[in-house]
Amino acid sequence: MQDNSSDFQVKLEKTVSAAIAKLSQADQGDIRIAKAHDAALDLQTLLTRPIKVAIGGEFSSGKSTFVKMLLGQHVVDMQASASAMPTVSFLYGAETSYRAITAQRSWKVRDIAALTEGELRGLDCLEIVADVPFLRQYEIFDTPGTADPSRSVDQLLTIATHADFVIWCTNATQAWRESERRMWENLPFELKKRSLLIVTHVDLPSVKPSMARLMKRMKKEAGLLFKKIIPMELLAASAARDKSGVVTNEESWVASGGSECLGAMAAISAEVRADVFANVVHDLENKILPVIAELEASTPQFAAYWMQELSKAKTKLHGADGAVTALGYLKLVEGVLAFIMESGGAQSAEAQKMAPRLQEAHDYFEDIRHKDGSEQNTEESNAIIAQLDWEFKHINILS
Ligand SMILES: Nc1nc2c(ncn2[C@@H]2O[C@H](COP(=O)(O)OP(=O)(O)OP(=O)(O)O)[C@@H](O)[C@H]2O)c(=O)[nH]1
Ligand SMILES: [Mg+2]
Repeated sequence: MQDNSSDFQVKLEKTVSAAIAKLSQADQGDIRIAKAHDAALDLQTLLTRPIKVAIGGEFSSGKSTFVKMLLGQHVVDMQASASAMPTVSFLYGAETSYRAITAQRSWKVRDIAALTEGELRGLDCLEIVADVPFLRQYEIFDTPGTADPSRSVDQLLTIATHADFVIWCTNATQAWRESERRMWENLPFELKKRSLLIVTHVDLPSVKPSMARLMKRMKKEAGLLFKKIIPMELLAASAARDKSGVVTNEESWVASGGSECLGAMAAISAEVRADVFANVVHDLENKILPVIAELEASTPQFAAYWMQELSKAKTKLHGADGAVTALGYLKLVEGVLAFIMESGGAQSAEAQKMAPRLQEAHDYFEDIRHKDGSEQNTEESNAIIAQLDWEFKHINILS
């Protein structure tokens, strides 16, 4: 299942990249092409984005400990009191970096330990980029817990609108309180049915003897409000894996609920991805592929060949400034002329118009190829190619 889904993902990514390549070579002045191009870029982002998970729960329910367990390491060490902390988002990047975010602006932070409590209180989010393997697949939002239900509703609702699912932490010593129930009522149904309820602190001696009864009550009261309820010993689960998330103590990893929790997260992610795939397929079929099909049907083969070869010449031969040498252009023009002759395309009205234009360009490049690559020659060469490119792209209107 996992393999099929990642195969399908690779296939979709390839289709989308090929669509972007084709559309970016076509005339962006055509609104339909420009729209299809934008849509394809959006799909590329959608396909490669990580799954977003919001961690919610009341004050001291174990949210930050849970996040640490997921990441396999303690990424952030803040002295600030818990009540001052904004939502902390964790995302993947090769270099560690921090960003402070408010509704109005965002800025890079060098030293998060230097942020004052007043500054932290003013933030909507503190973004932490870290090279943690887990974050390649998941983006995590650790929300600040509070016993004040009105405040947590606002914060979690905002975060939840951006999340694929929520993991709600409830402390086994007073699990699933009335205030938690009221808060959970505010979230959209679609989101809730994908979300997990984690019962933390189940290792505490005061909790252990009554676990069976507790889980029975939880199932009855919250079973229909979550995808799954998982009891967890968070400290044991954290200790059962190493820094890169590799399980070092299998028995404890299973007994602590860590294994069940990550399995459940993977299953939910697969569901989210399946929805993403369905959206991508829908947009490809309705917004993108028809435009490409039209483009291909209306573009003579030799014009498509020109666009493809020009793009190759530009990526292969040029320096950073995008300039191709006169010899590079000469080869390009020669190749396209040969293509027209070989494919018998010279019979068509479009080819009859373009062949002499290519020949003129060919003579010019032949003439200057032995001269020094003066600035004037380079400029003139680029202008000739740009003019030819425009004519190829508008060949249907011109002929
Ligand atoms: N024994 C035990 N302690 C836990 C467990 N989970 C969390 N803790 C402890 O509970 C305390 C609170 O945990 P946090 O992770 O800070 O809770 P939080 O929900 O992030 O708290 P706020 O952000 O302040 O709302 C910490 O001292 C943790 O070490 C658990 O499963 N078992
Ligand atoms: Mg916390």
